[in-house]
This record gives sequence, structure tokens and C-alpha cells, in this order.
Amino acid sequence: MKNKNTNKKTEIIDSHVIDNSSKRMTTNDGVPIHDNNNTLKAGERGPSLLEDFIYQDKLAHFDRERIPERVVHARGSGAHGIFEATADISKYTKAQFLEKGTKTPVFVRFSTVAGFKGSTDLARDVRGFSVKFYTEQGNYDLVGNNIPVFFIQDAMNFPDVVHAVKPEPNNEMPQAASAHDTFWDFISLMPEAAHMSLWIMSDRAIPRSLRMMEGFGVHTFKLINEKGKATFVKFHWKPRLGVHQVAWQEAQKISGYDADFHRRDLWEAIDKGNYPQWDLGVQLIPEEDEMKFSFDILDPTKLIPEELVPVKLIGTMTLNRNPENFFAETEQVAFDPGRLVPGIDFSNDPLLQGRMFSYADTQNYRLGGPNFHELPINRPVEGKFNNQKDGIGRQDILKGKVSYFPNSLGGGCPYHALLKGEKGFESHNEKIDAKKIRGRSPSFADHFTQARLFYHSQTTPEQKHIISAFSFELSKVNDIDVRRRELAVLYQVEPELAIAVGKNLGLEPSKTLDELTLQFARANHPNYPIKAPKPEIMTSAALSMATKPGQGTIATRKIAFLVADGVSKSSIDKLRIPLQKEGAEVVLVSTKVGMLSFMEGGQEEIQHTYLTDASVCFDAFYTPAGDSIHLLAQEPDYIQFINEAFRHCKAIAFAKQAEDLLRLTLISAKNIDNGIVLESDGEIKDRFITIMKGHRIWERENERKVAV
Ligand code: HDD
Repeated sequence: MKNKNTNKKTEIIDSHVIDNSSKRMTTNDGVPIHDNNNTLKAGERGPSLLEDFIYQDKLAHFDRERIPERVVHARGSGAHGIFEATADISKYTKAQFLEKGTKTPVFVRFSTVAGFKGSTDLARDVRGFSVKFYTEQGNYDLVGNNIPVFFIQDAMNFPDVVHAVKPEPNNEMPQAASAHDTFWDFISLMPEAAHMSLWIMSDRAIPRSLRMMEGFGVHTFKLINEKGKATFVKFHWKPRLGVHQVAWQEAQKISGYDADFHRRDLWEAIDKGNYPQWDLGVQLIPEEDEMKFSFDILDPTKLIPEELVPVKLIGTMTLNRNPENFFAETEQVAFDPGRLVPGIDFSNDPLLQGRMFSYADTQNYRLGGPNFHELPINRPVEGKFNNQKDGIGRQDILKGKVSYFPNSLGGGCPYHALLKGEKGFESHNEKIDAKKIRGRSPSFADHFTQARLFYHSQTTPEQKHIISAFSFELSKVNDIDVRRRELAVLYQVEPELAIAVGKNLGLEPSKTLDELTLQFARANHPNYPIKAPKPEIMTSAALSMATKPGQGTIATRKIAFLVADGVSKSSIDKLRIPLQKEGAEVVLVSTKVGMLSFMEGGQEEIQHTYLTDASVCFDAFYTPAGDSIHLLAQEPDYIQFINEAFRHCKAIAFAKQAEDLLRLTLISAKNIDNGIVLESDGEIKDRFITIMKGHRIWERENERKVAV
């Protein structure tokens, strides 16, 4: 589908789009090219000639096609959209784009952190959730993640955590994976990482879709109102499609079948007009309440439980347009949490403070110089006016002879707001009276209470997945001391968790932290371990994916109808029509591409087959009636589809006539459950939809020792 959704920002993009159709080929200088197949040679069998500027023009550009990939978050997918502010929060902020009713163009980039640019989408990893708001008062970037806390408290440790998780320097292995020695060596020595390591070992780290994950600004920021008063704020993105995951075994298989699974899903959804939406929420904390909690709100390894400060929804973001060109837009977009618009300010979170340097610095390197703001994707919608000039790749043509301030020759322009009694960005007038110190606040020293809160807030299946994930990762660690050290950390979070993981490693967890871990912790907090303050709450429903609101929809979920020639069209439509009414996507999977013949006569085109597609890429399954069932009985990949669906706790429906096929699968009378929806028990439709809304049939896991 052609990009039809336009806004002030996409108009800028569109003005740079080149359309080659019906154009004659030229060199970069616009010279028409006569022959693009042959180099210029001295004779038919002779050497090539240096004067072949057409060849040189082509190759010199090709030789420079690659730019450095992002040092982290290299793998990403982007989309354009619109943010609409829906609530009046003028009491708290003067930010123009947050004024109720204001619509602001956005560009969003989702990413994985550790893998290279070409790595799988399905890595167990944090997902980046970066939003560039092209506001009337300049660009504002909310550069967050799908996990509300971070591994480390101080930006000084950022290169270290990244080096630890990236492939090991001697052999460049493993790709896009944290299951290796260096990562767990680092994590086990940094007790502050305990909280985030639980999140990353939870299902949050393997989303079903980029459209089905939450986003968080992570740090505490400040909103500033007209009077200059500050209110602390945490930002949340709440997906309208609920928060869903894939199973780890599925993730590994999907990586083989379709390493672009998330990228494709986002692209196709937008292309089909299924525009994903998120509500923007804020947790507002009056300045006076800064020290009110049992944790420090400036510590990025802590979240503010929604039970303590509810999330107020203030706007909605809709992604409604795919990029025209991946490189020009998704690759060249330059995010920077260190640049603000009036109405928003930083807090003193030491991780956030450190980020202010890193992003602009990395863009200068990655995008080759200081003019990356002029790339179409990065240009502010109302333009930029200052005396900065020249530099590599400069595109703007500054008029006149004045490029300094103050000036009289240019009429004093561009003027700064103050001179004309207008308003520009003003930093919050915070009073600071302190001694310089290279160290950490004692209020940052409790590393386990919130990790425990997170673990205790999970449902039983979710806890099982966490145990499985730690067991998987630590089994891949070769150094036994690292395994032991991490188990000791887990014991501090929750003894049961450590014991369960330890069983899978054949180790008994130590009840006390390893000496080396203590030594590092004491370097930051000399009296470590401290007595942790009493937490306000012991569990928080908002931390579990299973109990999230908005889970009750099956819109855009993919349901495989398993067919072959001779299938009954009426049996298909009996379920296809009601599922489509719910917004779900029905995909016919057959034995071959081309035309599928129906039992009743007539045909339909098939794009998906047992050869090209895999069970793990779908959410639910239905085998309709018809003569097709004889063919399916002889199709091992069909049986594999059903067995995998069963293994991964998904809903599977059978038309009455197809129920016989069950005999060939792992599903027996003994293990049949309410996720196996049989027509012989009555109308399928309602039961199937209800089961799908629950996402998975978790009871199936109870039968197994190790979770999916
Ligand atoms: Fe970062 C990229 C998110 C801490 C340094 N970061 C980057 C991206 C996201 C985040 C989503 C990808 C942006 C894009 O799509 O282009 N980073 C976070 C979050 C953090 C965080 C949520 C903590 C709460 N980051 C962080 C620290 C530093 C950096 C402490 C350095 C001091 N991050 C970078 C970077 C990157 C980056 C090296 C790599 C590519 C880029 O900036 O543009 O500068």
C-alpha cells in the first residue's frame, strides 16, 4: 500500500524522495549513461581504462555504502506516526506538544540491544523504544526501553555492561545473546543489576510483537509548568493490543524460520492498515515527595510501583506509515535523550546525566559529522536558525554574510528569545549547593527489594519461565565460579528461585554473596550490605504480563487454518468470518502455493505452505473439515504444526470431521484440555476466541518439569 498518511514531518521526507520510474539513468552529476553493463576497455579483450568515470562514479559510491552501525541497538525497525495529546496537564507542564488536542508527528524506532545490525529479532534482550516527537518547538526524543529499569546506576559503567553482553572479544561469539561467561561474570559482580536481570530473564525479553510491548522512559524526568514549578515524572507507553510474549523455545525456532519476524510483523501490520497504538502514561510525583519512598526515585534500577503512583494516560500514539527507505530513515534517525523542549527537564539520575554526552557524540561519529540534524529524518518541522555553519555534508545554504551573534548587519538575527521578551528553553532553576564527589548515594544501596517485588508479582507460569531462562543462560556459562556467584545473587532475591535454578545446574546456592561481589559492592557503599528499608508493597499486579489490562483482544493475532486441496470452504468460513470480525488475521497454510481447490468447487490463492511457514509463527490453529484431511494425515509437517502448537500451549481447534487426525499427534485423551477445541463438543467459535484471549493454555506447562 502506498504511504497515504501525511503530516508536517512526512511532507519534509516526501520532498526528498527520489522516484526513478520512467527516468533515464545518469551519473551522480546527472550525465546520461549510455551503457551500464560494460566497463570501458582498450579493445574487446584489453584492460579497463582509468578514464571510465562512469564506472568510478558507481564503484566509489558503492565502496562507501556502509556506515558504522550503532554501538548498541544496532538492529532496529522504524515507523512514522502521530501523537495526540488527550488530557489537560497544563498544571504540570508548559510543553506545547502535551497540550490537549495537539497532534505531533513522530518517528519511532524499536531495537534489540546486543546483536549486530543483521541479527535475529528474537534474541532474549531488552527492546529499545525510541520516540522522536517533531514538535512545533523542536524535536523531543523519549529514548526508552520495554523494561522500566536499567542494569546499572551510573553511566560510568555503561561501556562495561555493553562489553560484557556483546560477543566476547577473542572469538566474537555469541551473537545477540547474553548466555555467555562475560555477561554473567559482570552481572554477578554488580548486585545493582539484579532487578533488571530478572526482567531480562522474564518473558518481557521475548515479545510476541513490537506492537505488543510496553515502553518506559526508565529515568525520572521533570515536567516544568509556566511558573517554572517542577513535577517529577515517569513515562509509560501502554500498547492497545496487550502485552504478549513468545516462548523461549519458539523464539529460537522463529530465529531460524524468520529472523525478521518482528520487523516483518510491524511492517505488514502498518501496510495492511492495522495501525498499532500506544497510550502515553505519566506517573507524577510532586517535588516535595522526592524522598517519600523506600527507594530513591533518581536510581534507574528502581521503578515506582503503579499501586503507589497510578499511571495517568495523557495521549495516544498511532503508527500509520512505513518508511519509504530503511537506510535514509530508520538507519539515519538520530535519537538523543540529552536534548529537550520547553516544559520538560532532566532529573539528577546519574545514568541519565551520563547519556547527555553519549548520544550526540555517537551521532557525530556514526553519521559522519555535525550536520546530521539536516538529514530529512532528523530535521525539525519548524526549521533551525542559528549561526552554526559549514562542516561535512552541510546542506542548508546560509544566506548573507552574517554568521555570528550579536550582530547589527543581520538585523540582530537570528535573535534569541530573551531579547524580544519571548520564551525559549529555560533550564529548571534547581538550587544545587554541593561538594564534588565521585561516588554514590547511600540511598542507592538496596539492590534486591525490587527484584523480589518483581519475582513475587509474577504468576506461576511466569516464574517458571524465569527459572528456565536463568537455567538456560547459566548452563551456557562455562565458568563454574560465575554460575555459583550468580546463584548467590539470586538467593538474595528469593531463595526458592536460586534453589530451583541451582537444581538445573547441579549446584546448591550459597546463602551469602560471594566475596568478590561484596568487594565491588563495598567500593560504592562502604557499609554494604545495608539493612533494606521496608518496602511499601510486596507484590504489584502491573508487573505481571499475565494480568495486564488490554489483554482481552485477539485483534491482528495470526491464526493458521491448516488445509489441503479438497478442504471444505463452508467449514473454513464458519470460523474465518467470526475471527476476522474480531480483527484476527486468518492465514491458510497448505501443501503448496498456487490455487487451493475447495470440496464444494471453486478456488482460492495460497501464499503459505507447510514448507515455508512454521507452527511457531502463529498464535492459534484450526483444521477445517473436507477431503483435505486424508492429505493432511500423510503430511508430517502438518502433524508437526499441531504438536508444536500443543507444546507451546496454544489454542487448537478441529472441525468434527478432522478430529480423527488427533490420533496422529501427541494430543491424547489423557492430555486433552480446554485449549483443544472440538466441534463435536458444540459450536467452536466462542470457545476458541475466549481461549485465544487468554493467550496460552498455561495449565499444559504444569505437566512438564521445564517450562516452554
Ligand atoms: Fe542508550 C542507543 C535506550 C542508557 C548510550 N539507547 C540507545 C537506543 C535506545 C537506548 C532505545 C537506540 C536509539 C535508536 O533507536 O537509535 N539507553 C537507553 C536506555 C538507557 C540507556 C533506556 C537507560 C535507561 N545509553 C545509555 C547510557 C549510555 C547510552 C547510560 C551511555 C552513557 N545508547 C547510547 C549510545 C547509543 C544508544 C551509545 C547507541 C546508538 C545511539 O546511541 O544512537 O549513545
